[in-house]
Amino acid sequence: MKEFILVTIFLFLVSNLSYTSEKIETGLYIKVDQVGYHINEEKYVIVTAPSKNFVIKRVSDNKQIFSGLLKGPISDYDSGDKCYIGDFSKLMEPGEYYIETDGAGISYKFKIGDNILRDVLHKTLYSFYLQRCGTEVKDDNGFSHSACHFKPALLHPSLLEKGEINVTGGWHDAGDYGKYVVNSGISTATLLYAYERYTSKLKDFKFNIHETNKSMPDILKEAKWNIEWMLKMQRQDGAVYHKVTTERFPEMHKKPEDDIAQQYIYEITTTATGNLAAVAAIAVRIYKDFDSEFADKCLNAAEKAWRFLYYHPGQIPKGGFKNPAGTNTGQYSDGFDGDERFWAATELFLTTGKDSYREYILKNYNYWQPLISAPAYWWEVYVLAMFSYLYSERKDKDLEFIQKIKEDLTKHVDSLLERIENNGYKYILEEKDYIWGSNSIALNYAINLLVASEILNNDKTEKYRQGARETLHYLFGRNPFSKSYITGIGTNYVRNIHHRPTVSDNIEEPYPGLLAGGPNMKKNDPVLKQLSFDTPAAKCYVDDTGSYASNEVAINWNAPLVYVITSLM
Ligand code: G3I
Ligand code: 9MR
Ligand code: ZN
Repeated sequence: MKEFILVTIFLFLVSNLSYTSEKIETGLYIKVDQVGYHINEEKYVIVTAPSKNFVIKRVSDNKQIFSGLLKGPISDYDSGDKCYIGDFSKLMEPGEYYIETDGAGISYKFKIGDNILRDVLHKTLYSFYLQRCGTEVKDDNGFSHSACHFKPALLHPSLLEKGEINVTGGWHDAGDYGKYVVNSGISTATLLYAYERYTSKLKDFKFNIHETNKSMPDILKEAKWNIEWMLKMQRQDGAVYHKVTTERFPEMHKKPEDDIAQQYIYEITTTATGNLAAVAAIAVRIYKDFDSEFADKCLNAAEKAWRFLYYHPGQIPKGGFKNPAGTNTGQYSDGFDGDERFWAATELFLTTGKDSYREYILKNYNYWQPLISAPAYWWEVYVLAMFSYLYSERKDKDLEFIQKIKEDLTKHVDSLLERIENNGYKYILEEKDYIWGSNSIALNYAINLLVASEILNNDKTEKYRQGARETLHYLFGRNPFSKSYITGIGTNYVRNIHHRPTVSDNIEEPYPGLLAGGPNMKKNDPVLKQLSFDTPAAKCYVDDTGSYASNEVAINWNAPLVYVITSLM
């Protein structure tokens, strides 16, 4: 009898929960994508407290619309969680909902609909505008700064050359105010590829920037802003300087315009040179219809950079860039420039069709065995070259090379599907991937799946696409922390990002549309080091301003987010 009364009381309480009623544990154990799900896709909820059933209620009237069983649990190794999985793919009625279970409380709300990603795309693209350097930035919600870093930078005393150069413009790299060519390059290229492959979705997509060329799509205006800066980093002989930063990172409370310490330009590197050659070569194809003068300038820069590489076959500097004594800003140090050279040759071939580039590709592609087995990273860009080659409409492509890329891509993406299948959160990472910027590693894997879904033409097209969607579901809240890793997106999003403009303004909200780096089992900062030694990889994350190794933001992390959202929109 006592039990009966308790159960009755419990059922009464559960049935009276509503989304609006205050519930301390909202979302804690029931994990959903806080943005939402497309009508026709597979839809899963992950529950991490023992439960058997779940129900879905409509936010507007708390009416129960759907119910289902939870399967599992799966012991998820990377997070240490026991995950129960509920499938509500059959719920296809557009609307706003939340989920309740018999043992785990209620979830954050989410939508089902067809247009759920538009606002997210808007915010994530707009974040690039907010990262602009060398100009005033102004926004309707109060995020703003006056012109910053507009003084000429000095060539660093460690260089043989002396002098100063105007290198204003571009985007701040991350939570710091440095500008680093290799990272800028992969970010810009990722945006340009998104435009090249999803032109119809992006050409009229406005995200409100204040420029005069009305005929140029907004995303191209934004990318051009950064390419113009990259071109300023090129020397007369074609070589490209690695970075421009102050010698030390400014304090966290420094606004961009208050960071007035001298900025320095550091030595040229062959990684930066190859990187700029590739980006400028892509830009030629993309801008020729909008701004032919700019396209010509890019072609000239790309070929000049290539010529420098051609006459300097060894890596400069040997072993990759290292900060000189007295400098502690980002290094983007990369001990191998072969992939940057290969990327440059490939983009130059795809743009110009010249024999010398074709020969370079055919002579070198076999270096990578298999041709695709990893995502693109800022230090490893050959994957970008392979994909660009696949998508290109040139008639004179090498069929054997294409065949080989496709075979290796197939094996790679099939292994990714297996990972997703076996992961308690349907996440694409395995333990070794939880390093600095892990959230962006997942997105770059998702790009591999999307390429496969568009290029391979086999019976798994839809599976690959769904796999990519699972990455967004994870990043938007269906994860161990029930947290959206993108500022301003979802309900419970990260707030204390390592981002100087956010820390130094008087606005409570963080700058919007920015992806946090994510869990990092290497714990390379003092905040992460305080976590217990046995913290599982997927939980090595703290929403704390001091955790730069898990909670900083960066342009090369936001760019694949833009790409994946665009593709899935
Ligand atoms: O090089 C190895 C690679 O061979 C290996 O496969 C991989 C997996 O273990 O690790 C690689 O080393 C990592 C390295 O990035 C890549 O070369 C290190 O563990 C990792 O600590 C290092 O992190 C970088 C971090 O700077 C520290 O240098 C991040 O990728 C990079 O995104 C980050 O970038 C910073 C800039 O320096 C400054 N501005 C902010 C920006 C974002 O935090
Ligand atoms: O703010 C810096 C961030 O952009 C870098 O990614 C990170 C690693 O290089 O370093 C941050 O700066 C910290 C520095 O390394 C150590 N002293 C404290 C700085 C601010 O937290
Ligand atoms: Zn600036």
